[in-house]
Amino acid sequence: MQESWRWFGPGDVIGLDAVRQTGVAGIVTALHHRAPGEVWGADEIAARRDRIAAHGMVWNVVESLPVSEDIKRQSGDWRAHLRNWQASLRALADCGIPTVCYNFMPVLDWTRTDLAWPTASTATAMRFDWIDFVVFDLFLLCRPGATYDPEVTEAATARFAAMPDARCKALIENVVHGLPGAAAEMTLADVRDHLAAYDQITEARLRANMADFLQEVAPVAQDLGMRLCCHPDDPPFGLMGLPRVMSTEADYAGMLAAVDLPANGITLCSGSLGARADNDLPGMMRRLGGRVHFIHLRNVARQDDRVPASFHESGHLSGDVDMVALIAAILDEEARRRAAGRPDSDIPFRPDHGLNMAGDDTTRGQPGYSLVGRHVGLAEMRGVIAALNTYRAREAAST
Ligand code: DNO
Repeated sequence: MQESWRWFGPGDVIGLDAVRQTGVAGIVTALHHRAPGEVWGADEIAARRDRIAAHGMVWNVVESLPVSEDIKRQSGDWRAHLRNWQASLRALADCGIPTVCYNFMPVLDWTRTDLAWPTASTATAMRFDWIDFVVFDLFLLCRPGATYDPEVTEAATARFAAMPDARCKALIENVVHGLPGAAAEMTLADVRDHLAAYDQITEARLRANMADFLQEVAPVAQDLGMRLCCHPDDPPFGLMGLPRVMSTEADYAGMLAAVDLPANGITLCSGSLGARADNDLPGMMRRLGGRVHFIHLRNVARQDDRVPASFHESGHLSGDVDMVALIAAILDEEARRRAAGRPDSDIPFRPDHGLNMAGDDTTRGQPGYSLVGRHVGLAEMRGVIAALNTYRAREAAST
């Protein structure tokens, strides 16, 4: 498993000198200042790659090459954006960067209601509270046509009645915080405009548009010897009436079948998918592992087994995802790849979000991307990997 670290580029408050001291080999980054739909130039990519190399690490994964809303909706400039996406792939291939993560979530990327929720230890975590989210939708965004089950509406109405203005304001900021690394944050009016633009986009339509997108880009990636990997919806269920199509194992199986090329693959994000009790992460790794090109290791504690459920991001080993079983399944997949002579047997992974603790700066850094908290997560994953590898080597030697 190739240890990697997400770095948000030259503006990241956690610089490459600090990242290097974590001991990771790979850097996961993007040209965050380029807007979705724009083409990435080879010169700029090479400069970024060389800057990382000068710190003794390798730019191994792009996260993300953004897919524009026009491509997702097949509206406006989508054909030009598609050509630009293909051109960016060629430029990345020229610069030797093999793996490209993207997502197909409409409007909002990841969504949380709290960015600094205090846990028992006083370290803070990100949290998604379903009732708070419904308060946002019904009473702050005031989305026309929003409906929920009566008991959910009742709980949200009661919560909103007791909600102080400061919390309402914070809730709006947290939900529309925008993409990590994005230049501009959205306003409520922007969200309403985006939602209106998705009015006619059903789940079936979004799925079909995604298949069309993959038909255009996966063969290009395949020819270039690259690997594309789709990040799941976070959280993995529909929000604000928007369709979401990458939330379950069945979604992934369908997407892989839609364009059956090795280059068309998966970002297995254990924290995003783990927010649904019906997603079996180790099982998904065993069944779909051959097409998993990138892994995010993170854990969540769910409030209950319903979908949607409230959850918070927990320590990497302490949530509801069986992290040891998942890592065992990843190591098995790597062994299978080595036996088959595949060149990609060392799958890149990164500790995804971490808690904010021990001086981590929650105000200036990207929410979730703490230095100490992520490093603790990485260290825990290293321990699991080392223990499993040592134990297995001993078992093999004794038989
Ligand atoms: C959140 C991240 C996501 C992810 C994108 C990938 O912290 O996991 O924003 O980078 O969805 O396209």
